[in-house]
Amino acid sequence: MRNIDAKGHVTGQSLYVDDLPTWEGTLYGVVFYATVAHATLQQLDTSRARALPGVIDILTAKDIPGENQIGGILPDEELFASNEVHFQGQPIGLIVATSEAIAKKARQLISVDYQEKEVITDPRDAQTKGRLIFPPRTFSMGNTKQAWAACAYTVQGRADVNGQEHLYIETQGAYAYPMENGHIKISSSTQGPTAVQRTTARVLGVPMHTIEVDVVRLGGGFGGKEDQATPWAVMAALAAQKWSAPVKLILHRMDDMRMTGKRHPYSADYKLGLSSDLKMIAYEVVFYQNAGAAADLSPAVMERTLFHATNAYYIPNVVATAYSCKTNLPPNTAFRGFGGPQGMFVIEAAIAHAAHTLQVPKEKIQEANLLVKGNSFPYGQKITDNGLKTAWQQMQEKFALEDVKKSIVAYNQTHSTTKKGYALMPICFGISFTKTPMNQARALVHIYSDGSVGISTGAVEMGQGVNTKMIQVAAHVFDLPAHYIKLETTNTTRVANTSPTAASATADLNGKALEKACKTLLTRLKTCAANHLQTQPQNISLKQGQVWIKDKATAMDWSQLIEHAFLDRICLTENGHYATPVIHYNKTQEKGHPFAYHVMGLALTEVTVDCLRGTYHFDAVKIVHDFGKSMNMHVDRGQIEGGLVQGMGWMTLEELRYDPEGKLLSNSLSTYKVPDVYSAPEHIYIMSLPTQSTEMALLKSKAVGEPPLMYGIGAYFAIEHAISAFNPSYVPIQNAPFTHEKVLLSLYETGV
Ligand code: MTE
Ligand code: LUZ
Ligand code: MOS
Repeated sequence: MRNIDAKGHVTGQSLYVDDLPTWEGTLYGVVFYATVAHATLQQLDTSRARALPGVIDILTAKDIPGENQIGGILPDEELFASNEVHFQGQPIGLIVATSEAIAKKARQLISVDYQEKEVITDPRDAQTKGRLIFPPRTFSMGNTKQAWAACAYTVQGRADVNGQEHLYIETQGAYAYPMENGHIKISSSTQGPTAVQRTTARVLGVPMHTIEVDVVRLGGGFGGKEDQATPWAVMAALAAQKWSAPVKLILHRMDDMRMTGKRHPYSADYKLGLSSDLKMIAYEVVFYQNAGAAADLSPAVMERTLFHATNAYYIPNVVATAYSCKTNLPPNTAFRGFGGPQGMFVIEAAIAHAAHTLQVPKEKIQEANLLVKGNSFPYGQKITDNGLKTAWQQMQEKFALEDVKKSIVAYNQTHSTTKKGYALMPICFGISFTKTPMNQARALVHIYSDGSVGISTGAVEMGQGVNTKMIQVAAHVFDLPAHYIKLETTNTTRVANTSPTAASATADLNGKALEKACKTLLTRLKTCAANHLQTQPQNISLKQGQVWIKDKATAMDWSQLIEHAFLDRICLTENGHYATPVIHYNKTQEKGHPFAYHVMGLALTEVTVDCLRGTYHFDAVKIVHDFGKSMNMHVDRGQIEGGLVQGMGWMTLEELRYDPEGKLLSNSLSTYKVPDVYSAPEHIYIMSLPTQSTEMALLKSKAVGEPPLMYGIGAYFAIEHAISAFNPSYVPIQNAPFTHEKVLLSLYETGV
């Protein structure tokens, strides 16, 4: 089935928050934020701004009727700073005016006196000073202390990996309109409609049922709107409540970049021990997560770093510890992979270090240690198949890995100013929210009396194609053409208490709830048909809009059946509820079975480095991916290509920079480079890994949203491989991203 949004997107008809028709009397909000990273607020003078014609109000902490608190996991973040600011870009107030232009002008007329305090931007620095968001956690297995003695080789070092700007095309925004009796409806560009509803209710001091959140779709979220879409919606609602007027708040790109958190930068210390036959025996790692100034989702992100600290490898003795370090940067947040990519980068860096020291190809160590069926992760769950081994074989057979390697060697022998390199990147990503209670969803199905079907779920469409998949589920169960099915907007009034659209689990969770609702309706309809056709329900089936008895079509079609059902007063509405079975986790022991299943795969990245300029060009990325049994190959391939290129951007061009005072320097698209079509790989080949799949996946179609991002990590090590071919004294620098500047320096670095 074609993506249902394809036409709307290319014709420009798809609706985003700022496209919604504007209500008469709409007011506009612009956020006034801190320009220093750590200070007490001495005096806030808004009088000049208030005097500007068209300015209605300037809301600050004092105007909050409920709690001035937006923290999701920990209550440590104010909506508007009351006494102290903790990062540059922290909201202090909201200017409400009759136009956005006036509100922006007013913003320049506000003055604040800050009494500045020490600014910390480095996570190690924060850890040393005891500035942690919450206590550290450790995952362990086996006994590393004993294992070191058995190791033939050990390497020890440090790896750093930078953050990443989400750069969703639609910036953060919301539009709040007052309804009757103090109720407020909010259109929000959020991955978490329920989070917006809950937090708005808390800040406004009203029950959740007075707040209705509606989401049409997002122009991208990538995790950046899992938690951080909330404050803007709350601010708009706050102004709407106070002024009984519709209020729109859409962030300008540069304000969005400055105020919102990003992927967490991490620094890590590792020690890796190997046997003489290159088996990884022991791994100790300490992660310093740069959380920024408040918890946001950092505790959960940090947890996933620990879950994925050994990536796709079996290491019998592991100690992995992580610190969530409080710095004066905007609170960092969810980003595709959710801490997993950072954990995986560090183990890959450690393997690269070992390979360099032992002078063996990196992939020899990788291949020798792939997880096989029955192997345990440090958190106790076991891997249930040999997908990684199969992926490696497929890479040899289908993508002629050995020939690629030979041709790269040959190329490098005959070229002196350009060098080619390659890297393999296996992935193994756990599917489920690591917080077990979040793995639940609901769906509401109405069959209208004319036979058309309306479905609502808690899933938010953000470009990943989940709406298309939801329609496929209903069309599949009823065996109807897709045009019978309409997908409603995501709305907290139709589907309540939703988990955010995140963790790649949206199609699984909401799709399974939907499947259940549709199946219940189908059973009801079969009974109805059996009554009218004087047979038993088990003889009835629905095929392509027609009612069948055993293997013969009857004269009754879908719309006649629905008409009968309606006249028989059969309920044509159903709610489905799904909670992932099997999963559990014990945080005290740090053991359990947190994931419904794992998604595996392997990527081969090929790069050419220009050794005069330090620039590079990706010739190809060849991927063997575990789709399970894909329910929509077009959508899933789109996710792989997009995820891959986004991951490559993180590893190569995208350089997030703050100055020592916590000011974002890479605050625009001219200073922050994301991959464009020219820097994407020339070829992306994707092959499907033949696996049994799992009943835990929707129609056996495995989750695909996040895992492919981590194939992008191969880009870093492919570049490193090419540099080594040019500069024999190159020592791995283990500091991502590998920008052109760093590549140039590495090409001519003489080593130590
Ligand atoms: N694809 C597009 N086009 N836009 C997005 O914002 N977000 C990613 C991924 N793919 C995203 C995307 C992230 S971070 C997640 S968690 C998943 O989609 C969420 O959707 P799913 O659970 O339906 O896979
Ligand atoms: N969000 C979350 C996530 O709250 N928990 C998770 O485990 C998760 N994993 C990936 C992406 N978002
Ligand atoms: Mo994705 S980081 O789970 O929104």
